[in-house]
Amino acid sequence: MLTRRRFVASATTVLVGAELTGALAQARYSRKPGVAAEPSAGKTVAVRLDAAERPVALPCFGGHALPLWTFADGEWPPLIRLNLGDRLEATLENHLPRAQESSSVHWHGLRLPNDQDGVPFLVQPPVQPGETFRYGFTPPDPGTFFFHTHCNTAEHLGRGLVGVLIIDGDITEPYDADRVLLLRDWQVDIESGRFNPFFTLRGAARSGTYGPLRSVNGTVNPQLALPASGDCRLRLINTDTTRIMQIGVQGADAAIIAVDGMALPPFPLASWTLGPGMRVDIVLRAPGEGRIARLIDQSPPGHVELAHFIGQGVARRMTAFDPAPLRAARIAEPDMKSAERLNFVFQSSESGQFIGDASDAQGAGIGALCLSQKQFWTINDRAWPDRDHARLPAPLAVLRRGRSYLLSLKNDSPFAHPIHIHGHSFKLLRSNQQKTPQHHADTLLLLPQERAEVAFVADNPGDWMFHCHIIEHQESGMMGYFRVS
Ligand SMILES: [Cu+2]
Repeated sequence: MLTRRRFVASATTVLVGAELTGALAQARYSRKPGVAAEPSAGKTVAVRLDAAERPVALPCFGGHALPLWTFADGEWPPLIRLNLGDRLEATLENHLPRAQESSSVHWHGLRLPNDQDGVPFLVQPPVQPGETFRYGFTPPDPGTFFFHTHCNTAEHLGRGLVGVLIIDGDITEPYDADRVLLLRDWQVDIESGRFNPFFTLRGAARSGTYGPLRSVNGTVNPQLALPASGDCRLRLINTDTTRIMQIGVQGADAAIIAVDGMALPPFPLASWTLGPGMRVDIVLRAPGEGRIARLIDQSPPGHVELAHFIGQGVARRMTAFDPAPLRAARIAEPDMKSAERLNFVFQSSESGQFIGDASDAQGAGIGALCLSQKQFWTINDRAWPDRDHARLPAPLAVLRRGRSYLLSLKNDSPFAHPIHIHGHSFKLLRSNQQKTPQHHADTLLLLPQERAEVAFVADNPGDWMFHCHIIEHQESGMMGYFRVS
C-alpha cells in the first residue's frame, strides 16, 4: 500500500529527476557556430541518375535479392558529395520498368531555384520512361540532404529510389570521422523475400503503414567501427515513408550540432524526435578501444537498437566532451514586427475518419499520373489534388517576395505529421508540446493536437510544395503549395 510518507518520498524523487533532466537539457558546451562562407565558384560535378529496377541483395534482406528501384548500379544508397560553391549537374534518365511510371528528382531541403525543385506538373513536366531531364544548380547551403522522386513516392521510396547529398563546407575543425546513417524500414516479408503493399488504405488513414524490417544503410543493427575516443560526426537521415523515431545514444556522450542540415549551437542529445524527411547531425564521443556505444530508437513500447559503434585504435581525445560546432547557413532572419500571420490546420477528411475507424482495408495508392485516388487528409479543409494535375489547384496562399511570414500550424488530428516546406527553411519559434531550442528546419514534426509557430522570409520566388512527409498522408490529400511572387 502506498502510504502518504512513501508517496511524498517518491514524488520528491521524481521531482529531483525532473530537475536533473532539465539541467542536463540546458547544459551548454563552450563553442558557438560560425557562419558559412558565401558559396564561391567551385568545380562542376556531373552525375548520372539512372532510375531503373535492379536486383539488390542488401544485408538486411536475409539472402534475398529484391527488385529495388535505384538511381545507380553499385553501392546503395548512392552518395553525391560536393563542396559549397560547386555546381551539380545531374542527368536523370528514367528507365523504370513500368509504362507511364514517370519520375523526377526533388532535392529535399535545398533552397534551390524553383525550376530545379523536381515536383512534376508544378515546376517541371514528369519525366516519362525513356526520357531524360537535366538538373543544374549550385547549392546555397552546406549540410546533410537527400533526394527522391515526387510522384508515386510510397512505392518509389519503398523500393529504394533515394540518394544522399552532402554539401561540405560547414566544419570549424575536423572531426575524427564523418559517417552517413540512412535510417529506414523495408516493406518486405522476410520469409518470402517479397515486398508488402507500399500503400494501404488503413495505414493511409491512420499513422501510415510500418515496414517490418528496420535498417541502417541496408543492414539490421550494423556494427560501425569508429576511432576510439574520437569526436565522430554522424549524419542521421530518416528516409522512411512512415516511421517516427526517438533517437538516443547509450554508452557515449553525444550532442546535436545540426537539424535538417542547418547548424545550431551544440546541445546534449537526450532524445530527439526524427520523423520522415528529417535529418539530425550529431557528434558522438566514440567509446574506447573495443568498447561499444548504441544508437537507440526510444519510441514506446520498447527500445530498438538501430546500430552500434565500436571504438578502434589509439584513443584520439582525452579532454572533456566539448563538440566542435558547425558553420550555420546564411538564412534571412524574419522580421517579426512586420510578419504576416497565416494559419494552417492539418486534419483528416470525413472519408479519412471513416476508413481510419474501419478494419484492414488495402488498396492501390497513387497512379502514374500522380492522381490520388483517396482523400483522407486536408490542409485548411483542402485535399490534394482537388482536380487532375493538368489543372493545378489554386495555391494555399500567395506570399509576397521578401516579406516575413509567421505560420501558425495546428495539428487537429490524433496522428503526428512531419510537415515539409520546399525551397525555404523555416525557424521554429514555439510549440505547445515540444521543448526544443529554436532552430531552422525544412521538416517540422507536428505531434497529435500540437500547435506550433514558425517564421521565415519568403525570399525564393516560385510555387513551393507544403506537405506531410508521411508519404501515405501526402498521397491521400495532405499536400498543397504556396506561391511566392
Ligand atoms: Cu501526415
